[in-house]
Amino acid sequence: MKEFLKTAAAVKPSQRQLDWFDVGFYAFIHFGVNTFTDREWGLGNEDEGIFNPQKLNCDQWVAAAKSAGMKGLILTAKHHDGFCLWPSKFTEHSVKNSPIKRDIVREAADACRRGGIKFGFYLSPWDRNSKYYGTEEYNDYFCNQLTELLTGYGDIFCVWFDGACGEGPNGKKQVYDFDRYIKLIRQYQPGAVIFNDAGPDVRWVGNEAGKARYAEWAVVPCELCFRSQVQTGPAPMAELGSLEYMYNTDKDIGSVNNIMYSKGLAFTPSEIDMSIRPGWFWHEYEEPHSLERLFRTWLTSYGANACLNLNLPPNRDGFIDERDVKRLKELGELIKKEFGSPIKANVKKAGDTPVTQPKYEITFETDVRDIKYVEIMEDIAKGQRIETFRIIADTQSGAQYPLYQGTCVGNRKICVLKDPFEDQNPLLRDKEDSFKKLTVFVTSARDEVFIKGIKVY
Ligand code: FUL
Repeated sequence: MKEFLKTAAAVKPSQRQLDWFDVGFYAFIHFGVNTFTDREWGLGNEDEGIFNPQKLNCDQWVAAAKSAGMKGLILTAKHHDGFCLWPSKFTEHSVKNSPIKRDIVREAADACRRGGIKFGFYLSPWDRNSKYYGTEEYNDYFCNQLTELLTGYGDIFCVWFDGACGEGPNGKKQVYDFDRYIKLIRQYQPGAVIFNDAGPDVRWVGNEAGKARYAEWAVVPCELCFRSQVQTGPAPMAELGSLEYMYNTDKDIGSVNNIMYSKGLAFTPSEIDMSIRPGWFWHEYEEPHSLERLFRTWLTSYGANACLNLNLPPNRDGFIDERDVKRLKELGELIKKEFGSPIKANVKKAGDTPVTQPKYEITFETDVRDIKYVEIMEDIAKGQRIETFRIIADTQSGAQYPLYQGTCVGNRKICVLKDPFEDQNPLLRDKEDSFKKLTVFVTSARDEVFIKGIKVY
């Protein structure tokens, strides 16, 4: 078992996954015929003439995303209705037959480049318009469209595949040729991560409510992400059980009680996708979620070893709604206020501790009486290792008390000691006494721990 834990600890991300973690927080843009019909799922028979966002200006999308601190944007180039936001050569059901006749994929990609953020696209395999859907020819059609998007719009950071799959005009469900799609993406955009239910690079977290798991492991059983690269042999209990039941919505995925039954492990972190409003597409009578909800979502996704893909739906003019723009700015300001300037601190690894139970001592250059967050980052390029940890405080008056107890860390764990919207942590005796030292004590790990950084706010 110990040997297997060490192998699990050595499962490593690809460079494209590390780059994606660096993007961290990005915008989803759901835009298309549904924006004009008030639907969430189009039927596929919409008239191209209804798509008419006369005032469209993608720089406004980018500015809104950046005001919240986002570093990328993913556009629905085609949703389930099959309408293409670029003038595809392979269908008439696109912007080329709409009154505005503009290539919105190009405009969005160019706006992202101008604004210094990354660009990616969503291409729905489910297509309710294509006459080929439900036949093998559809996979050719889909690959042709994918190739247009992969080759005509510069660098792509993420290709986002939706798992939805309906029946075609012949009453048959399409069999998607994901192996072929993945090969094309690797060929033309080797730096792009692929979001897909079963991997290879990024998996769905399992909910659209904005929450990572209590323990959100990036190293998961290959039974869950069978399109990801499997990096270990079978676990010691693999022959004695099966993980075939496992799905993204499970509460517990990468923990030892699961991985010990696995046939092999893969590095496939999760993305949290959520809309700023109840719907994915814009509807006049919907309102953005509260600042509190969005800030908490950011903490429980971006701050919990995952990335946050927050949807901002443009309205019929082609603008992100003013109410959403305001909320995004508030969110960006709150994140800056809470995380803009870390407390000046010295982090030192205590000598003579076991390699899987290191202690990191944090001392301060100034008189510190109030601590709201501790951010811990593992050097995941070497693998994800920490199982459990705790944070202990020592005060100038000689008191010692526990502040936080947590599970896995991974790329980034933000430990919330004082949520600005919540009753305060009773263990935090703020103002009365100042902190002499904080200790981040790793209480268990799969192998030697490598910390990339610890910051205190
Ligand atoms: C779902 C789709 O069916 C929704 O319309 C939306 O695009 C969401 C992000 O994924 O599966």
